[in-house]
Amino acid sequence: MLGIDHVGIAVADLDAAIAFYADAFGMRCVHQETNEEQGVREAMLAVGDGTGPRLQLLAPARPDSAIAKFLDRSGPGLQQLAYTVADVEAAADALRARGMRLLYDTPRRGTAGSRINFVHPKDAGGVLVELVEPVSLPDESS
Ligand code: CMX
Repeated sequence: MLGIDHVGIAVADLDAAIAFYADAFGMRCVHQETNEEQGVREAMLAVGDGTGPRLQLLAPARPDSAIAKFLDRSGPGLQQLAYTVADVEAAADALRARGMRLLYDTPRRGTAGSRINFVHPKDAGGVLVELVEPVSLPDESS
């Protein structure tokens, strides 16, 4: 684990949530995309000077998505904690060797072309843990 990449929050309405976080907390939206495979519309918000972990707002793009199911069951709120890793396959293998269930056999596409996998929340103390291998690591992107 290299650090916290982002914290993900499930929301019903992405545009309304972006406006709320801007008005209430002064957070700036720095990236938006739709991830068809994950069935989400998402926004990344910079916190403070933008150098630290981001806040990710996740809204359902279709009714059978993981975010739609989460909203139905739990309502809006914290959905995931994501860590930056250098190599998502190596990190997943290490966690599997410690007895955790990874949701995917091979990494899938995450935000901005990152490679991602997840630890099942039941194996991680009730927290959905995402592993994120960015396209370029933060200290290489400047
Ligand atoms: N955090 C904590 N616990 C969670 C959870 C979450 N986000 N989602 C489900 N759970 C809990 C449920 O409350 C339930 O607990 P109980 O059995 O005690 O009631 C249990 O996990 C259900 O587990 P399940 O039946 O195996 O799985 P679900 O159908 O509820 O789906 C999960 C859960 C994590 C497998 C699914 O949400 C998933 O595949 N997530 C990964 C993909 C994802 O989240 N995509 C959206 C974000 C995309 C991105 O970040 O880029």
